[in-house]
Amino acid sequence: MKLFLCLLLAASVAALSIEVPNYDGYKVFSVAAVNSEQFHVLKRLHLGGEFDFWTSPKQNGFTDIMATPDQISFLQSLLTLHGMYSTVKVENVGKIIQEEKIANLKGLNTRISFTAYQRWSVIDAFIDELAALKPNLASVETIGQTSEGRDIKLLKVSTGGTGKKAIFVDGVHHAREWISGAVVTWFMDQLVRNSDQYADILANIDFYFVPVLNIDGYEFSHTNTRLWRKTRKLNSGSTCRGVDPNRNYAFHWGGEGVSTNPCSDIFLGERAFSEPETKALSDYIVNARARGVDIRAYLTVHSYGQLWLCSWGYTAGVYPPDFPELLDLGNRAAAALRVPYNTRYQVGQGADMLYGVGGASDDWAKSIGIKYSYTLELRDTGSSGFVLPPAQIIPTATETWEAVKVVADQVIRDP
Ligand code: 0X9
Ligand code: ZN
Repeated sequence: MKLFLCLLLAASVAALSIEVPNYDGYKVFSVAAVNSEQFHVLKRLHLGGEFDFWTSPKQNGFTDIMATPDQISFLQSLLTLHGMYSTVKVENVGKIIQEEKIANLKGLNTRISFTAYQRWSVIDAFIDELAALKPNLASVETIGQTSEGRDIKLLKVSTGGTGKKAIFVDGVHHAREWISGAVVTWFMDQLVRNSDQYADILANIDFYFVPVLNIDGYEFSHTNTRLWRKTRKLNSGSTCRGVDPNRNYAFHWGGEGVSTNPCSDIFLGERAFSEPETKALSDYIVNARARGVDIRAYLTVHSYGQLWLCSWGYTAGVYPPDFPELLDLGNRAAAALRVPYNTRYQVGQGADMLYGVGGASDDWAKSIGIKYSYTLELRDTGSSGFVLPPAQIIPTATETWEAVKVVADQVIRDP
């Protein structure tokens, strides 16, 4: 009996340490691949699924790879063997997560504040609060449920009228990208609270915000695994949970940069829109358009890298016919974003800038006819990566809002 209890305890401690890693001694290496052999070494390592790639393998560029203390010497030998240059970008991931936790506790409240990353219950209540504050301007809709049964909330901001153009903005496709949810929530707050200041924009444009799409993953990244990326549904025939929601859309689904391994962080799912979260978002957009909502821009907010990504992102070197216009608006948006804090973004086609991704939401939105479809990869460029200190929420939101206003101006000016 005693032995049994000991084994049980050991097993649950092991399970707990898998589910609740503290990341102590984990490092993030920035690795350069300067030829195709080196690039393929990284690709193989990525597909192997043992390492958490903070960014996907990039040829002629840097890839950020996290290593557990047990993996560090293996990774270093592999890099030496293939003559690959690397630097340590994050010395101790556990330390920055701990610092984030402490900073977050200080800024945390039962009411919203933008000095901390909030739990879903607080964001959820805040969406309702904004609608209650200005019921003639803001309204809440539930667009569906996550696999764990949470309501996916959308806030529509509209001064009414018919035949208006619209902009759709979402955050937290990827659970660990907390800054994306905080920034989209800040946008809603800004627009609703200061609606008088935005009378010209609101006279012409309706806004639709889904600040947290992958709520289950977001909550799991708060309660258990800080660096969780995917959704949380149990994959059939596997003990692993979750699909990469940004591999699950019905455009080039199953293309580049995906994995068919249900345990992989870039698992594409059983079929396009197999996940209730991506199904809810895409159904909402499709139905809104069928009702006559004229969505002209789709901004899907992610982190990190300081990138403004245009379609097509499914493969390098392929562009939609209006690509010059998309690039031009992206450049003007990035220029406006730079003004407040001199934060520099790179603008370009998604796969040229990063890597090809099949089944991503930006391309899907573009493919159904939403002209200005972009993925925004917010701050930073990797010194904190996904664990961006909460003190950067307000500056990041403020600068990004400058870019959103440029998009809105363009949408207004278009015929
Ligand atoms: O890989 C992704 O899904 C995005 N990067 S992230 O680090 N936030 O995971 C980039 C997607 C860009 N879009 C396309 N390439 N279509
Ligand atoms: Zn992302």
